[in-house]
Amino acid sequence: TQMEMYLHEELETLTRTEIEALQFERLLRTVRRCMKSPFYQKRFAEAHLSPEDIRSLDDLRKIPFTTKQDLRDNYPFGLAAVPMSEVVRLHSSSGTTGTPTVILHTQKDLDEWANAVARCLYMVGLRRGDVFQNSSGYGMFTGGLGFQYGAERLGMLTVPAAAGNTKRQIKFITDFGTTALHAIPSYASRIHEVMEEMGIDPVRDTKLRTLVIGAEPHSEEQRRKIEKMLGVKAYNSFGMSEMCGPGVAFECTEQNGMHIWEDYYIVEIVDPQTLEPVPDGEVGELVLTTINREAMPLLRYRTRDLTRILPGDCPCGRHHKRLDRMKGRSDDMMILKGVNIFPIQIETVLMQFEELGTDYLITLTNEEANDLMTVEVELKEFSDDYPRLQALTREITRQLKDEILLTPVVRLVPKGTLPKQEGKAVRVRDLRRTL
Ligand code: ADP
Ligand code: K
Ligand code: ZN
Repeated sequence: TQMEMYLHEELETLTRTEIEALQFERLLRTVRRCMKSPFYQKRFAEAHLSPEDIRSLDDLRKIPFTTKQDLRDNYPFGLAAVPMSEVVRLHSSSGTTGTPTVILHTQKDLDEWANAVARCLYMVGLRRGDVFQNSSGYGMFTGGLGFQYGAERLGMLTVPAAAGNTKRQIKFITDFGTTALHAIPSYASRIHEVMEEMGIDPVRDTKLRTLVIGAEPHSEEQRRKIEKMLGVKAYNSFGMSEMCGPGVAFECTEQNGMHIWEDYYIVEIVDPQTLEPVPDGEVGELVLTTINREAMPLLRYRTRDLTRILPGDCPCGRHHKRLDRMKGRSDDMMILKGVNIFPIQIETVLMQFEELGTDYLITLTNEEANDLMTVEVELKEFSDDYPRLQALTREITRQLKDEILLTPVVRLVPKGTLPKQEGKAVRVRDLRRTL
């Protein structure tokens, strides 16, 4: 019945008109709240804009964009829209490039975040009685506490296994009867690899049935491989620390795109060059406005993620728009001999080959002003059938050339030889020197 399908039935099944009415109401409240943040006060003044100028949902477009650089420039508390005494938690991004960024939360923000994550997990069939294991890093990284609170809110037994130590991770899965696991896609493959080494058959020896995968771009083909390897259903999960963390967009059981919760966010897709909106179905940069957050609302935040809205309705009865898989970030794009290439295009080709595992590494070099791409990919099983391997290499090269319009050097390497990361997989090494 309906009651069993939706955790927040009323909000999940809003019609488009109802969604837009709710969004307008929440947008107004958010904009008024923003006037308490020194940053937005200044932004609005510079744009000669006042909250009264927002008279419809379309008027959102009058508001200037907010960027990651704005968060850096106003580090740490310049975007706070509540007195700091009301802030109960902060999360900070890894900050590998310069100043880190900070996101602030009131208690209500944390509650609403947990509700969003609980809604996502319920949507894919998880219930009280399930055992949910989280292999995210805890601490500042939002995938840890974000999933922890969401899964607890649903009433699941939640195992904060955290990142690393794969053998211990697997021992938890078998000892605690873990039924659902959250892992980044590259780590899910790693778990399978170590299970094999330990002689553990995921279907026979574990109760794992559901996998939540996200945090890094991956292809449909990689998802299918992971599902097959571990004998699970795997659902794509999208989030980012600026938007709280996990719980922004999530696949339903139809597995046909990720519903973005429009009672929390207003979604726009814009052309990253002109910043003009693109029609549904066309790829552009994802821009999000938080409309259900107190401590640190963000208006028209440029995520730098490239994706599109999937047109049409989902059979699950939710009208919240669906995002396609992330195509990558505008800053992941490689430019070789003037051709724009995303790592995900290469992955999509590789994953179609039964003989290949899920680990690969793209290396870019240049010789005499000539860009060269080398693609190393692990074989699923050991083989010394050289004629067969040569034919396979040729076929992969041919298909890659069709996809990216230039010819890479393809190298098949034995399983386990490519470097493994503790965190997100590193797929591209750019060793090009300026000549
Ligand atoms: P960091 O920027 O340090 O990775 P976050 O954890 O906030 O910190 O990362 C958010 C980013 O991760 C997103 O902007 C997006 O690029 C990527 N991401 C998150 N979920 C997915 C997903 N399901 N598919 C592809 N990319 C994702
Ligand atoms: K991420
Ligand atoms: Zn759906």
